[in-house]
Amino acid sequence: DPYAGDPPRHPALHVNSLKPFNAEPPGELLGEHFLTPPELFFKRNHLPVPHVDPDAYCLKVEGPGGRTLSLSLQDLQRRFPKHEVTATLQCAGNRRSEMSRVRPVRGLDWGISAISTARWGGVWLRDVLADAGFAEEPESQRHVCFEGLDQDLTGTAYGASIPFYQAMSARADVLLAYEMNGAALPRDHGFPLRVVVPGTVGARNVKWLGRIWVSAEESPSHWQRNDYKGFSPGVDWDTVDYTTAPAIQELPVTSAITDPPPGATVASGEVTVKGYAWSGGGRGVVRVDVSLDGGHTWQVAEMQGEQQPPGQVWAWKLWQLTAPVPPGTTELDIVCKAVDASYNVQPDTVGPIWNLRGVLSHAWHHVRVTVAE
Ligand code: MTE
Ligand code: MO
Repeated sequence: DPYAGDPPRHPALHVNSLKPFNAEPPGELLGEHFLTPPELFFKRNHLPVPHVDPDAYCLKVEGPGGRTLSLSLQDLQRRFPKHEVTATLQCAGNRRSEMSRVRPVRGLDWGISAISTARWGGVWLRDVLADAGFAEEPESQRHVCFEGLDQDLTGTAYGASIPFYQAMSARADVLLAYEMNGAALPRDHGFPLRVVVPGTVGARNVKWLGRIWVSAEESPSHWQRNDYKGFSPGVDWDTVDYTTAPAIQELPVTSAITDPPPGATVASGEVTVKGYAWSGGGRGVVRVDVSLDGGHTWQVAEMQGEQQPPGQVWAWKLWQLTAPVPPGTTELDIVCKAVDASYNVQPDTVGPIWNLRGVLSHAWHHVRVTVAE
């Protein structure tokens, strides 16, 4: 069993797949913490978790002209300044279960919790690339490719890439992280080193990082070329052509209600609704609207979060609204929707954004509850 060496996990996680391990926390627990405790942080693994000996670990960085830099964990920690970034990570498949209720899709049946936030500590990718001999080129069409140390039975590793200009940009804050919330990365989250690409889909945040190279082509990985792409609702598995769509990178604005859970009974008089809201590309969420009546009337929620510079708002906002329940109401259809710094909004229903892979499911989130008499 290639999964026999996987680490132990928290019992509160809702498991979507055991081998490979994919799991998310219950919404009520997710919404409790601005920084998600690592044991509750969602886990998205395509392959067995590799065992990496930190003393033997060596990151290979292929420089220009065939020169390869080999960096131990100590080299990374001693030769480059340490930086910390609070960033939210979201899987492209978060909230897929809402999409599969419209029409079946292929993929793990994620609820609303394939998203989490951590304070990541490590070194700037751009510092390491500069050390390997690369210089910033704003017009570059090249890509920085990453490969993990996790492999399938044929020896194929997980891989992904991001644009070179993003990797080198002083504003993009791309980290090679060895810490999560002030401690060493847990094995499930990429020990000893992972890429953190703030504002960019989870899939590019390669864990157990083994190798970096720069190429005129995107990563040849299946997960870059033939997965994690969006398509029209009219495209099905007989007609899909993966070469026609760009790889998902920055994610669209989203939000969800973490409390109360669907089907709960809430007290009459007053209800408190809690949730998260986030947008990709450093576009912070500027407002969250909440409705108790299915979207007819709206109130603005209170948001809490970390102050981050405009264009570099990498972390989510947690939000909350306490509102009176109109007398005589027996059921509430609670809805939330967020607005980001570019005034992007969420689509009101998921049907028109349905796609065969069930990615980018970011419509208004509904939770229906009963009001106690
Ligand atoms: N990196 C490697 N090496 N192997 C993987 O399976 N999964 C990716 C990404 N990096 C993956 C990986 C996907 S799809 C997501 S959503 C995030 O890791 C999940 O990160 P997490 O498990 O730390 O939440
Ligand atoms: Mo993902």
